[in-house]
Amino acid sequence: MKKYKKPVIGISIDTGINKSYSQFPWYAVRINYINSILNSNGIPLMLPSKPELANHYFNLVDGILLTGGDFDIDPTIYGEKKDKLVNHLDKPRTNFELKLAKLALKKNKPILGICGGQQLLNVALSGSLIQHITKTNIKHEQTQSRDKPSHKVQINLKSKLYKIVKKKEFRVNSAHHQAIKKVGKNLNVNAIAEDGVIEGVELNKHKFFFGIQWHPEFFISNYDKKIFKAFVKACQK
Ligand SMILES: [Mn+2]
Repeated sequence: MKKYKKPVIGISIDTGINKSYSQFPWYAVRINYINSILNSNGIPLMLPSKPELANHYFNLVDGILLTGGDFDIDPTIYGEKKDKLVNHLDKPRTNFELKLAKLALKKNKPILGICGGQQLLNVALSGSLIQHITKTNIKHEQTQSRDKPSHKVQINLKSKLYKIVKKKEFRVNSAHHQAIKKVGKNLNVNAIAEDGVIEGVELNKHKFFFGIQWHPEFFISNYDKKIFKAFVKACQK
């Protein structure tokens, strides 16, 4: 039997200035992102937001995980004026992630974008975003703890995602105030909420190019686990 090396997964991280941790700026990421990779048989590697090192980091890893964060993508990147409800920006991180996404696209290297990460993948493919979700009866910023499910998602039966989860509908958590508006070039919508908000996208002609709007790293269901398993497996050489 062929022996496989565990794939190394590069993970984008948050930049913080909140002084609860240090008087000076810091980087951080929730441990459940790290553990989701570990539990799926990958090696997590945190990547500082340094756009000038994107190429270097990209070549060090077998796959990329773009995590969500408490910031928004600058709307001028997708050709819109900034709404007053847009959260603060993290320009170095957005530039870094855009470079990683474009490299992953070009080199057919697996990439999974979660929450803001899905939005980033959409923008990298010339899509746009709803800057602040309003007209809907679903709370996409759920009030209960994020390790609890809230709204349902419906899975497109013709998608790669359906082949992974093998389930038409299930409940997920939700912690986003933005969503995909114009779908990026060649992306297929693979999951939607009952109000029509896009909850997942994927690229057909790619080893693994997925955006997920909810937070599967909380492993709320087996479907969440399957998404991570499929991602890490795709990163295996
Ligand atoms: Mn949602």
